[in-house]
Amino acid sequence: MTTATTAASPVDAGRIDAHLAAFAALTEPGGPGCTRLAYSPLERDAHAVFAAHMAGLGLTVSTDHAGNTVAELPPDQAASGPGGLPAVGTGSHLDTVPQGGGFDGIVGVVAAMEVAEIMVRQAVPHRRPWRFVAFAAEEGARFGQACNGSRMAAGLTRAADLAGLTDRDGVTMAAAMAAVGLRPDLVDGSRWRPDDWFAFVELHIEQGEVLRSQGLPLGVVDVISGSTRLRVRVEGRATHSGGTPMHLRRDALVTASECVLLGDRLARDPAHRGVRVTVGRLGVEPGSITTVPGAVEFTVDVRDVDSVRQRDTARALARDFESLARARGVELVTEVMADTSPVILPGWVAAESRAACTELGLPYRVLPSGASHDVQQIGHVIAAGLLFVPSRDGLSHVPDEFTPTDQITPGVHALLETLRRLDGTTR
Ligand code: HGY
Ligand code: MN
Ligand code: MN
Repeated sequence: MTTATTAASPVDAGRIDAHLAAFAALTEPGGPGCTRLAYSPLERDAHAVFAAHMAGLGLTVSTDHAGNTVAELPPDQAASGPGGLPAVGTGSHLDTVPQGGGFDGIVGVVAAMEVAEIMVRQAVPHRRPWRFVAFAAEEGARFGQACNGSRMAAGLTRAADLAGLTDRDGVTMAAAMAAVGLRPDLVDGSRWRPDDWFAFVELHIEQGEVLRSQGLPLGVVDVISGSTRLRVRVEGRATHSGGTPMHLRRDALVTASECVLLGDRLARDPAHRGVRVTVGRLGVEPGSITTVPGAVEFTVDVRDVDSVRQRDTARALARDFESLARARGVELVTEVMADTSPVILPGWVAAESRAACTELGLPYRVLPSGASHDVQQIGHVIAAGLLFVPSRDGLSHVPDEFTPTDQITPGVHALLETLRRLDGTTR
C-alpha cells in the first residue's frame, strides 16, 4: 500500500492520534476492542469530548433531541457573499458495535474535528456556515435499526417509532434515550431543514478490501447498500436429551441451522448475485447441554445495492424458513426489524470529491459501500457524499479494525478540499 502524502498537507497527524486515543479510552471495561453502544452513557461521554473540542475552537455547539451533536463555524464575513447561504457539513458517528474497533465512524468525527481546527487556525476563507456533526446511535447492533440519529434528523424515524425499537434486554430506544438525558418525545422537532444545508460529506473507513487490495489511498462512493434486517424465532419443544428418541423431537436448533445454511446458499446463488446474507446473532433456549433446544432466536442481515434484489431475497428467506419449519413440525415467526433502501449519491457532490483528490494528487477510485452510513439517511434531505480511506485487511466491527494515521491524513485533506470546493460552488 503506497502511503499517499500531499504537498503541504495542513492535516496534523499528532492531533488525529490524540483524538483517536481519547475516544478509544471511552469503552465498557473488559474488552477486547471498543464497546460504546447506541444511547449508552459512554456514547454521550464521547459526544461530550467532541463538543468540548469544538467549543474550545470557538464554534457554537448544540445537541438535538435525538442526541446528534452539531458544531457550527459561521461564514467568514470577509469572504461571504449574500448572507444566509446554506451550510456545508461533515461528520459521522461515535457509537460502536459490541467489541468493535476504534475507527468505524470515529475516523469521520476525528476528521471533522481536524477540519474545524484547520479552518480556525488558518482562518480559511469560507462564505457558508460549516457544520461538524457527531450523529447518535448509528450502529444497529443494539436496537436492530441503524443510523438512528441521522434518520431522526432526516425525519425518517419519528418519536412514535421509538417505543417499537427494543434491545435484547427489552429496553426501548425511547427509554434508553431518556436514561441519558435526551427527549425522545421531542425528536420530531429536531428534523433538519433542507434549505439550511447545501451539501454534507462523510469520511469513513471502507470496512472492506477494495482500496487495500488495489493500494489506493482514497475511495469516492457512488452507491450505499441498503439492508433488510429480520428477527426469526423458532419454537419446538424442550425435552431431555437422553430420554427423547430422535423421531419424537421438535428440535428448534436443527431447523434454525437449516435456515442459516439456506441463507448462505441463497446468497451464493447466481440469481441473487451481489446480495450478502448474514446471521450474526443466534440464541438457544434453554441452552443446556442435556436439553433438546426448545426455542431459537436469530437475526438475518440482508444487504444489497439493488433494492429489488434485497427485498426479494428477504421475502424468499422468510418463505423458505416457513417451509423448513413445517417440515420439522416446529413453529417459526419472522419479523422485519429494520429496512433501509440503497442510496445512489448525487454525482455532482462526488465530482467535487474526485476533483479534490485529483487536485491534491491523491489516487482514488469510485466504489460502492457494502456498509450503511449516516449520509445514506440524511441524503434523503441534503445532497450527500462519502469518502473512504482503507481498512487494514478489510476488517471492521472487530477489535482488529485498524487504519494507520498516515492513511487517515490524506482522507482528511481530501475532505477539507471537497468542502472548500463545495463552499465556493453554487447550483
Ligand atoms: O452496519 C453497518 O453497515 C454500519 O457499520 N453501521
Ligand atoms: Mn460506521
Ligand atoms: Mn459500523
